[in-house]
Amino acid sequence: MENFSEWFHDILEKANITDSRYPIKGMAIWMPYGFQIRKYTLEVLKELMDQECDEVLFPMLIPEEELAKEGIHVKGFEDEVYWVTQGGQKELNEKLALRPTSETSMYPMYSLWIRSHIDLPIKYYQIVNTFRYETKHTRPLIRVREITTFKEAHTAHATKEECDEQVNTFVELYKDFFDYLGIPYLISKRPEWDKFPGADYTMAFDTIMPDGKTLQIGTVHNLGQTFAKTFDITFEDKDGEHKLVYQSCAGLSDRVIAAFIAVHGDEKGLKLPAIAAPDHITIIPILFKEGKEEVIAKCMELKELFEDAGLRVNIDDRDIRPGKKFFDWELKGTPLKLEIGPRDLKNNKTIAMRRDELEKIELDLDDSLLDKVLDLLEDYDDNLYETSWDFLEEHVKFTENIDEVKDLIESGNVVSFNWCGDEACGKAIEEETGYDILGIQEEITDSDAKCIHSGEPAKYVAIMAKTY
Ligand code: PR8
Repeated sequence: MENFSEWFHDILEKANITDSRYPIKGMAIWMPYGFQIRKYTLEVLKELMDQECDEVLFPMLIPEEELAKEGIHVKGFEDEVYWVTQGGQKELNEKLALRPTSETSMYPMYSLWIRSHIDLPIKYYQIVNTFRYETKHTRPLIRVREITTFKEAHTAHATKEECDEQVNTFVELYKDFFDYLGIPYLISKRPEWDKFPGADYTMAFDTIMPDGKTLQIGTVHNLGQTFAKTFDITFEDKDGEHKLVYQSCAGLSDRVIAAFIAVHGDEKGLKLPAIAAPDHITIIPILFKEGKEEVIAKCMELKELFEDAGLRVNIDDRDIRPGKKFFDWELKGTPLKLEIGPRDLKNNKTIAMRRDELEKIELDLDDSLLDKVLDLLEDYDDNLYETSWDFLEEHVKFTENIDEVKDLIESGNVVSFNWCGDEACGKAIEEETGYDILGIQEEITDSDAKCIHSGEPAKYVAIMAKTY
């Protein structure tokens, strides 16, 4: 696609995903088709999260006093908070923040709930709207001011080891989530100057968008004991000693939906991963005066057959040209289309078409049909997954020459290079190239490797990109 940004805005509107004309910047409406995609995407995440955490729901407002307690955290968010200052005509005694994230809403309660080691670990998550007065350019789903489906998990543990382990568990869980959706990712530990405000360290997932810019699609933070100290979250251990808990948190937003729209889509429109698609199959009856009833009856029969196998099926019986229907479902990214007309019925055939390949496949209308359809859907998903991973892998380029970094990024790549890990050096690299270090991907054990900038022994492989 020539101009990704334009394509993206266009597709959201044409496929009935969101409408951004709401008169507040950074806040949009989820339209019916988009809402369904959102619903099925959420189901995937909930299924994974429910195995790990219990779901809760906290209030949306945070008293100023609590928000202000954790100094580093509040500093990170101070320019992004929306405030409620009045109730009706009356000025409130205390300003209330619309949560930008919920650490300072949840942790004062954790402090009340946690008394002894038997209360630990606590692992809660919630799916809520959060608000951030983003100062960077807003874009639907990608950077919004009302994050409409913020999935945030917050844990507390008795030991550092358990907390570190929890961070790894969230990373694995997020990998599974992105794998289901066929979204490829780079995982890196964010540099010190770009970690979550109040975290010991941040592990981030980035995907590469079609224009070569990266999008942060999820983050897992090891909070250490920072918030435990601030909110006095302590427990009595087995020996009667009072100790601070260790904490982690992890978050995702609707950016994930933007990511799979972007990485799989093409000029014709969406290609939805089956798991998030409102319909797995759209059946298009080709109707003439003659044989109309038989064709419709067959469509209904097939719908039932597929639905019994757990598939979501739609019969498009609108009174419009079949060509227009094909166009619509290609735009909306239904994984599989089936076409049945009177002639097909006579020959006991149906014509299938996968959204990725758009080639006609003749299928027999017999006992083999269901298995063939299931195979086509599986191959379709595998193809989305593999194609998008190939794209990502082709667009990560290693270099030992700092003069190459800029060109490589400008031509749509993420660059990886050896780095000494020194903060001043990292900032100098950012300054020199004009791009952001996303983070470090791995530690270097080969002692010969040299930092791309300082020439000192390299400790890490770092990645750098143009970011959203
Ligand atoms: C936390 N606290 O908040 P995080 N629009 C769309 N998506 C966004 C936006 C935005 N304005 N801002 C962030 N995201 C931690 C973890 C509770 C949960 C997405 O972490 O600030 C990004 O994909 O890193 C980000 O990785 C994720 O939300 C979590 O936000």
